[in-house]
Amino acid sequence: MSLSKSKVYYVIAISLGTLTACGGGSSESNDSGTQAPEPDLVALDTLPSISATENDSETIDISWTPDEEAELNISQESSPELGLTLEGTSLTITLPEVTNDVSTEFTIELIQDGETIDSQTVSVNIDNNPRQLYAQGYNDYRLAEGVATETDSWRLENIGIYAETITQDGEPQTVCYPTPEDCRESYAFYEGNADYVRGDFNDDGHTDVAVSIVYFPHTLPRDITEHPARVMIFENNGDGTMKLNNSIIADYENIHRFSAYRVKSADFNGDGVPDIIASSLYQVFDEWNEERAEHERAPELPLLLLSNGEGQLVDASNQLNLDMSGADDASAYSIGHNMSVGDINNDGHPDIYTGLSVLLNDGNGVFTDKTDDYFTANEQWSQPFASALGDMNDDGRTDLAMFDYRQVFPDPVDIHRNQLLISTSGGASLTMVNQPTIIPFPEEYWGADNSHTNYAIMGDLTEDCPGDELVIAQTRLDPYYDGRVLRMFALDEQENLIELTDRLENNDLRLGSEHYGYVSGEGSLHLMDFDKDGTLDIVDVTQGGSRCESENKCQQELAVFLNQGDGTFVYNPITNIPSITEYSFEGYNFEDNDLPNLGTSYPVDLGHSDGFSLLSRVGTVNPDLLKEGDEEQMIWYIMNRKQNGL
Ligand SMILES: [Ca+2]
Ligand SMILES: [Ca+2]
Ligand SMILES: [Ca+2]
Ligand SMILES: [Ca+2]
Repeated sequence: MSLSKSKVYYVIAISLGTLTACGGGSSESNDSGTQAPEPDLVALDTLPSISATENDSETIDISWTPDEEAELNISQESSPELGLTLEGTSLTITLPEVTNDVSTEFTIELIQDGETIDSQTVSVNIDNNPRQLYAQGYNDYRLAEGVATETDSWRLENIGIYAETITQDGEPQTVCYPTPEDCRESYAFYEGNADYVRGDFNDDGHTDVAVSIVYFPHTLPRDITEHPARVMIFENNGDGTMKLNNSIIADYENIHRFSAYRVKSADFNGDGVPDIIASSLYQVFDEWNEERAEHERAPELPLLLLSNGEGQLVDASNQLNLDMSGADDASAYSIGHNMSVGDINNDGHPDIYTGLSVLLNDGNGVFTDKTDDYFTANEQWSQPFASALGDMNDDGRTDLAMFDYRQVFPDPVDIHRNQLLISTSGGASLTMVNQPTIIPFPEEYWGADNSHTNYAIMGDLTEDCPGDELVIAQTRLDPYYDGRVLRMFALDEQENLIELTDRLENNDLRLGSEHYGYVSGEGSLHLMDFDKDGTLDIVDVTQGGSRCESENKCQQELAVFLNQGDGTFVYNPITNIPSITEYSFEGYNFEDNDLPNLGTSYPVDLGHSDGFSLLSRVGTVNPDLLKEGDEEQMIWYIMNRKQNGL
């Protein structure tokens, strides 16, 4: 054995393997010739036990007497697993997340000449921090004692990441919707979520989400300064967490819309950073609600937010150059129930279809209204509720599906309610002069007189059909917006329209209250690899506040049709979740809420290998019980996937 004390070697062994760290000695001296003590006298100095809160780190210095060359071996047998990092003789212990106070321990061995000459076991007491559930600074509604906050797979986090209080303080108003005959006294408009998109909006390498907030019924007048419909951005922190960060939108406080609604993303200005377009509804006037109109709102510009190269989005709505001359002008922009994005004229730049207007992009995010050139022009068909752009005949040129359009002029010729326009030529294939093929869709699920097609999307979902497939969501008019059925279509090799709806399994669970309980017909469709198995899944986010009375009638506001890899998709309600409802809060915890209910939830990729996590929200009051003076808080939270059993 050397007499030198200039080098000390350490070995850390933890349950996952052995790490070796080389570091300087614990002694500041470099002298030699010190007399060697007897080996059996070398011993670790006593270390105290450690007590700290989850996620905290503690650093301790390991020393032994007398101070001479030795190696350290650090190991852990018990769980939960600690983070153990040794630098020199300084050991940093990082505590994991826990949900109860728990204790664990690790062992330090002192080794000379390959032999353990001393060892010590250090106990670690990990204190649960219940506030870990709650977002920083959120002190309002707390979950009641006993409400489950995690399961084997999911964990509630960041409750109150955003919260909005709505006070029903107006005079009761007569709301007639959806028809002048459907009137009731109501205090309520309620806050809803209309749509969302994913994208790295601040260009930091992590995918964020933008959501659009809307107030229903959209026919009701309100103070839009107090309750502005808006687009909000939840930033992905890159470490499995999110935060609300509306400062990604420049001049955020001054951007108001009566009803921002559908929202889409594409890189309109060609700088490699995703941009956002949101449609805008407005307060619809008719004879039956005009007398109650407090603030007449004309049609509003859709909201165009373009990246500025500095991690922000800037309002560039004026660059849409959209005709806003008013609802009386048939060619002007009006109601914005629909919004589609795609390369309509096949020049490589993403364009916008508002449902009436075709806005062509010059590649820099400056648009020209070319509606009159297209088959979407008012003289043909107008104001579809839903549309989708994609390439269904696989010729490399964009096709357009449009649904629930209205006929504006008195004598339409060959008008179909739902139709697909297929590219037949090069260039601007969908212009009238280029004569795209027009294919009508089969009758709506609940019949032409009792159905709305609420949303449509295209994507490459099957291998056995050419080009993109189309998925649409249809709902009832009576009972209004009760039930939601997805249907899938494709073109075969001969460009015949074929229906593939039988590939969507368990569609029947969502047919509405006559079947398995009320299902909201309002929502948006998204394609993503939700379970990260390498195939695109179909995700349907609805927002109606489904009642959940029993497990087999529990249809959630999020429906994921998982791609089975064989061209079929299966929907099953998400189970094993820590469900929270309006009955989960302290003081309101008087009803059973063990049912696996799930409010409006947006899938977000927070880096978990098992799949997407959820950005969700819950209201504090059953909307049916709201009356004048009541406050309702909409509370946003993260339902995170769990990793490593924690
Ligand atoms: Ca980001
Ligand atoms: Ca951009
Ligand atoms: Ca284009
Ligand atoms: Ca095509």
